[in-house]
Amino acid sequence: MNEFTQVLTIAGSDSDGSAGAQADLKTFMACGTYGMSVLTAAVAGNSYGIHDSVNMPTSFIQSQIKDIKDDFKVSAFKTGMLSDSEIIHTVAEEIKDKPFGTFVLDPVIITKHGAMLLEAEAYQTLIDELFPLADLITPNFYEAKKLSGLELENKEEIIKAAHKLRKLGPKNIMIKGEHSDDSISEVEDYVLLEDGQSFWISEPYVKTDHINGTGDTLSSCIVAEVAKGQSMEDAIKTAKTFTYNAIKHEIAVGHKYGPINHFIKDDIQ
Ligand code: PXL
Repeated sequence: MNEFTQVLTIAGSDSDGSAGAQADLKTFMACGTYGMSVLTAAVAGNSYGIHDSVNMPTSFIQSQIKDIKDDFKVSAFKTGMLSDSEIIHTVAEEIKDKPFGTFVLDPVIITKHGAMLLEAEAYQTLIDELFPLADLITPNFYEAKKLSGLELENKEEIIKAAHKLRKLGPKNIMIKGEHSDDSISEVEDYVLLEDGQSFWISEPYVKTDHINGTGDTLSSCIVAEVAKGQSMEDAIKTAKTFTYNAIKHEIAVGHKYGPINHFIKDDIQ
């Protein structure tokens, strides 16, 4: 029997399949891994936006995690939408003994179209309880501003923010570049590695409305590649290319802000 690399996402469900656990599972599959999902919440949404959401009871989150622990050998995992302090605390308690290998924390705070996926009071809980356990955090520009308290007006400030965030516990930091302005030509991310090395990584900016689930896809691809044996640095580079290609080769799904293209990997390898 083929032995598959097993990976896990602890995240919210997005009904339109573009983001959250659905994007994570599609990415895990595209990267040749067996994906599992522990749901923290579910949102009702489509390509126009998010219109409703519910959180899972923490006892149910614990039950899902227990069932995975009881049966599977997970090599790496990620967290996405965690909604509030109570859910963050529940997840932290379950993962503090490192049952699932390498931990990539995507600090999901707000969607591209302004829906809040994490309560403001919970930022500190995320920092206190999950940052010290994380092997990598992948904040976008907005999240990095919120979490570092810096304005990030230039490259020096982005570097400063990465060092500041690393002091809070995560081993590796990836601050994703800003892309709110159609005049930019490159999206440049900054990576600070555990051994102190750092680099900028960039891909051309693609002008498209189909970018839902971009951050989820990037962090999931890192999880899958690390689980398969790549170094953190190589996994980050593979994931950046995969995500860029998934944005570039857009698919016609939804009427407004559509998903990215998770089918792309076969075409680029
Ligand atoms: O892409 C961020 C994200 C994460 N998790 C869920 C989401 C979204 C964005 O829509 O719905 C559940």
